[in-house]
Amino acid sequence: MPAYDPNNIFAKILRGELPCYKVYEDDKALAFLDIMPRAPGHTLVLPKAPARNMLDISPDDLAHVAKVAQKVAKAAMATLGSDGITVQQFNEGPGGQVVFHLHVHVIPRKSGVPMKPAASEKEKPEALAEMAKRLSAALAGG
Ligand code: DGP
Repeated sequence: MPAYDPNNIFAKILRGELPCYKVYEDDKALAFLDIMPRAPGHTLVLPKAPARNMLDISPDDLAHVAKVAQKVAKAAMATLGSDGITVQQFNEGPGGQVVFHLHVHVIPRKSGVPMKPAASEKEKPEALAEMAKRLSAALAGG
């Protein structure tokens, strides 16, 4: 497996060099909206540790990402009136990974509504900003 590349797009977001629609942050993880959501509220949860994917992350950092993914899933269920949540995580190109900093997709689902194809359509900035406001308020407990 190739080494971690600190110039990947999510590393730049983690360093604050590129913007994101943040929904949650703590000392070990960051969660922000996917700009090409497969469904409204589609969120990516990342470790702050420089891990390429599940194959090189420490078990403790992976466990923390899972905890944050659960928080995001619960917030989406409570706030967006979701009927279910799809969780996805891809490892290496043949495993479906495109951006090589580990991320877990948390995708809120509505009954009878199929997911859009992956990375098929960029969401409008206003819609992303509004969604980030709703989810971050729910995650902050407000
Ligand atoms: P994958 O590595 O296959 O899990 O897919 C990467 C995902 O990241 C895909 O759903 C689209 C999303 N994405 C790509 N570039 C950006 C970006 O610059 N910002 C955000 N927020 N999401 C991105």
